[in-house]
Amino acid sequence: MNNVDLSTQIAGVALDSYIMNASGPKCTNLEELTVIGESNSAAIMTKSCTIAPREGNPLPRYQDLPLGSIQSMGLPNLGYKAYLEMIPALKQHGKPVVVSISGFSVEDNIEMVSAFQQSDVDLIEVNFSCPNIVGKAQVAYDFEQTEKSLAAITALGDKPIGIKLAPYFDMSHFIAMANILKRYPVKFITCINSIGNTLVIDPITEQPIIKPKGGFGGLCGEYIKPIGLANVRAFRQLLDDDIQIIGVGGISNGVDAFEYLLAGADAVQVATCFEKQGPNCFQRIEAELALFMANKGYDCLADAKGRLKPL
Ligand code: RRO
Repeated sequence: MNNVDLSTQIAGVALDSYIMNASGPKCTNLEELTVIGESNSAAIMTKSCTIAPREGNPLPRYQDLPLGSIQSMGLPNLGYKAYLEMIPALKQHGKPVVVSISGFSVEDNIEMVSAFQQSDVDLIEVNFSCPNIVGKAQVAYDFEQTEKSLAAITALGDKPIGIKLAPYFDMSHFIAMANILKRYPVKFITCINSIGNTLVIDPITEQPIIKPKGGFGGLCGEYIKPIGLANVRAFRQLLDDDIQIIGVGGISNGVDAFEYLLAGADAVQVATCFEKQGPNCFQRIEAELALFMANKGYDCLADAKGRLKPL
């Protein structure tokens, strides 16, 4: 290949490369997580879990779109205890294991974070931004609730905690969320979750294309890359360096990953592209990123990280 060093770290946890899977696609059971373990993904990231196992929303709940996908999965998962039990097997792949938790209440999140604090998991990503549960608002859009949850879950142990954020679209929201994050020992944020409650209509059938919530679902893939880049950039400018940022949203090639690097991401996650192309995407995107950076004369991620040039 070439000599560009793509190694990075999140909260002191070393990653061999810049690119890992995102919570969401194909990371719900041991078989799927083993495929990720055997791939070039820099870490093994689990599907968001809840206290009890869930079947998720009614089908069809996922549809490919030309530039991405729309989905309303509804948190199908095996329940957090199953992921706790899987950790020793997952650790055997010799790469960090990141668990995603998504409780329905502060109490749920306290129970799950406490349990994973006692485990061998490397990082805990707390999902404040699932858009697809009927009757449940996204915590990340409720700043009071966000603060209450952060106060509770960051006081439960020393393992690094990160927060999966919803996309924001207004400068006042970036500032409000950054000011809350600064008050707690949050080690990283993951930006962004899907754009919630979008609607795709099939004009032939005159119906929505997914079943749950009357067709409203999270928009993913290339459509959302400019929003992901803006969220990473805005938070990088507003937060101090002690909170790292994982970028996610529309990364399907090495140049996409490089754009997130310029915006300030310390690592990136791949969701829809992994869903559509399978586990070889991690190696391909890594090779493309290394080649693109080598052609620019860069040796490592730090040469370009956060260095978006003014126009
Ligand atoms: O399972 C889902 O429906 C889902 C989750 Br938990 C999330 O965080 N984001 C998303 O787009 N879908």
